[in-house]
Amino acid sequence: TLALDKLNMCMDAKHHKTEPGPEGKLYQQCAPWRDNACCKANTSEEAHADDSYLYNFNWNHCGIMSSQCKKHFIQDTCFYECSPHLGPWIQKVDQSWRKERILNVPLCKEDCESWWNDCKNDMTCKEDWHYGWNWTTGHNVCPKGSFCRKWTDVFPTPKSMCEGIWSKSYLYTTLSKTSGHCMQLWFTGENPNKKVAEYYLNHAT
Ligand code: FOL
Repeated sequence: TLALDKLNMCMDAKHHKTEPGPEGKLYQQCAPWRDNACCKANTSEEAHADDSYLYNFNWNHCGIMSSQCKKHFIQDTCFYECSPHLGPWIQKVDQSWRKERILNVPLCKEDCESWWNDCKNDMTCKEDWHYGWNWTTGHNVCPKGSFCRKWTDVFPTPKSMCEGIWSKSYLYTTLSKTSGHCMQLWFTGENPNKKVAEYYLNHAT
């Protein structure tokens, strides 16, 4: 259809469907999106794999990422690939691998803080995971001149991680899940983010 429904749409990116819709079955952590999703079943399954074909992205670029940390990256992947309610934050971009991105999606404090807390003991070599890797092996390797450092040295605060890691996909907020004014990576049952998108659509950001 031509009408653009900002409350129910998919961004024009690498793996997204053109329109959101029910998927029947989505894999594990992506299952909450099954009633209305921008991801296909195989994308939801790949979201759970190391070095998946989605982006050939290696979570283990500074040693094996802990499972408690990795589960948040899986959830972020589900949210990014499956969410049909990101319309207010979708922007055109000129990138080889996508035509649209998300910018400044207001993330609930609990989701950002639990993510950072669970990754605290992991290591990484970069603050922005979108740019500047060495891809000569086919997956991302820490570039020359960068070093594996403690997570908290690279990301001193939850805000620095949530906003920095995917070049401002997220905006850190002090809003809690119960506010109805921030987006949730983790939910069960009905998708709470539709009402949040509705709120922001009516209150220019
Ligand atoms: N999660 C969220 N929340 N937002 C995102 O934008 C997002 N993006 C990815 C995964 N989860 C996300 C995709 N991740 C490259 C690196 C990471 C990536 C996709 C692609 C990559 O190829 N980087 C190259 C530059 C490519 C280019 O922009 O032309 C590099 O220099 O490392």
